[in-house]
Amino acid sequence: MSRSIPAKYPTPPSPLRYLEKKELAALAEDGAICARALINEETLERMREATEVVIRGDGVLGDGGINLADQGFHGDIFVWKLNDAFRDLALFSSLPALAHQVLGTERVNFFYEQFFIKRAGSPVKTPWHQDIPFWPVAGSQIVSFWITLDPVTRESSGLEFVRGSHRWDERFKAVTPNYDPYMMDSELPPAPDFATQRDEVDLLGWDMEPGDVLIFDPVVCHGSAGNASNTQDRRALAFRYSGDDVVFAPRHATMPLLWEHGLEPGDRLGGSLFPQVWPQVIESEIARRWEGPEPPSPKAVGEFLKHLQDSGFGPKGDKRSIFN
Ligand SMILES: O=C(O)CCC(=O)C(=O)O
Repeated sequence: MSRSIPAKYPTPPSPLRYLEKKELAALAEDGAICARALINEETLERMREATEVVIRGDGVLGDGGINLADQGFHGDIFVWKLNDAFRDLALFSSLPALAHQVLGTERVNFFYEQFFIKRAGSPVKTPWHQDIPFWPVAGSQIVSFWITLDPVTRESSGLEFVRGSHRWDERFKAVTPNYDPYMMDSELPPAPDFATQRDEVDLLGWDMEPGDVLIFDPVVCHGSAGNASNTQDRRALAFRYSGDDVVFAPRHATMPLLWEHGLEPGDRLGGSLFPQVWPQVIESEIARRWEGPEPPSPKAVGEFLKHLQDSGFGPKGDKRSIFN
């Protein structure tokens, strides 16, 4: 089945290849796989350029946010709202077809993307975590594609997964690389440091080439060490898609949504913040973004800042968060 996209938008290329049955079976069994050679060099090069532009100051969260620039770590979220290369990879690439293959649901929506750049020598770790506690959503049909723009080894901060942990009932605190107090302000326990338990848990990790993609479940525990390579940056982009069972479920201590979305709790994800990408895009959801960049909405930002303050986070409260 192919997607139908109105002629004014880019025609999505077919995937370089579809996932094999054995890869889908391993994803279901283990919670994460490394799929080789899914993204072409032209796309990777466009994304390298775009990512460096965003880091230089054209991003959503700016210099503060989740960055630890003095330690060689850069991150940002929802960059697709501002940058066309990120938009095109999210909406008009082969990723929606691959997401449909993984999720198998009638409709697929683009959830959001996020990048994790660790320059050569960056000591910044990604603490062990599950993704689902970070998000103001409920449901199980979410898949992440972690695309590396550079060669990756365990030394240069390859991501590792606890095999099978996507079947655990336990949920852990959302911990960002800079340990943001707002995201950690939940009752959930912190995840153990699985890197120190290699004899007890089965850790999955892969050396990767640009174009290889990690595909993983929203509950699987994962984390990465700092980048111990002296020469090799580790630039990774995570693009995430949702299926039919994923609904808006706002909670304290979850990722801020800085655009108005019109969703009520319990609504299936959709609309201009989480546009449908399969079986087709919906003109009314993407028309505004196609016209040009959509900066965060002052109203949505204001509501989030108020929530932070009401919960005791700065500037007047006792606690500080990177988000205010
Ligand atoms: O790249 C990393 O170190 C973290 C990636 C991650 O946690 C994710 O994409 O969910």
